[in-house]
Amino acid sequence: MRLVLLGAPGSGKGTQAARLKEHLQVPHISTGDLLRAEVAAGSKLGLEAKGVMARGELVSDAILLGMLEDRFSRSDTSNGFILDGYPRNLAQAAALDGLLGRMKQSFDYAVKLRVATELLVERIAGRAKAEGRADDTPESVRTRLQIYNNQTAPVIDYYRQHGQLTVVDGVGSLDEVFTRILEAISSGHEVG
Ligand code: B4P
Repeated sequence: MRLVLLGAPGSGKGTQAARLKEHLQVPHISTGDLLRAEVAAGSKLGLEAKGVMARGELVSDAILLGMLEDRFSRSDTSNGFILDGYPRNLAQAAALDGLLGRMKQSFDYAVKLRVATELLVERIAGRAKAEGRADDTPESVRTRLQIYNNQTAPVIDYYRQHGQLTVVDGVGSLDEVFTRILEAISSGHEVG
């Protein structure tokens, strides 16, 4: 199974991807996690990304594509993957098409988790308290939501127009949302 998980910050992509990985036995590729690992390692790329991420802005498309090419070159992606956090703009969507095309692959579903903005803000505020992630400050969250609406929403329309989009209601318990995603990818229909 090859899945692309889409949704606003706080919609539960990372949370559900971790469960889907166990269930589907395919790697979870989170561009946010890959970037945070670079930041933690203090690499050149990490130093470049650190400030950009803390402000809630998008790291450059070129860095992301290089990182993704590197990750997809590993053999564990040959049976499938769950891509979480990419693409976040139309240029990245085109880059993903190109990358998968070169590997003679495509994805099965782009699954969008739908959650109202008030709830997103509430969830991220909860995580800020629990984990203190550098980009979960109110200013950064505002920027992330703005970027999502301006740059990522067109990606969702793009996949919808190409008949590749499945929308899942992301509100409910973790188990409920997980079950809806599994139903959606087995039926190919919107759930919730
Ligand atoms: P990400 O790591 O992708 O962060 P995110 O969008 O906030 O989503 P995340 O997966 O962490 O949270 P989730 O919704 O699961 O990106 C971070 C930064 O990296 C970006 O801002 C950008 O700077 C950079 N970046 C990443 N990809 C990039 C790209 N392609 N191009 C450029 N830059 C890029 O969960 C949020 C919270 O909600 C959690 O606390 C969770 O416990 C809670 N939650 C989840 N499901 C819930 C539910 N059903 N009910 C209640 N709470 C729930």
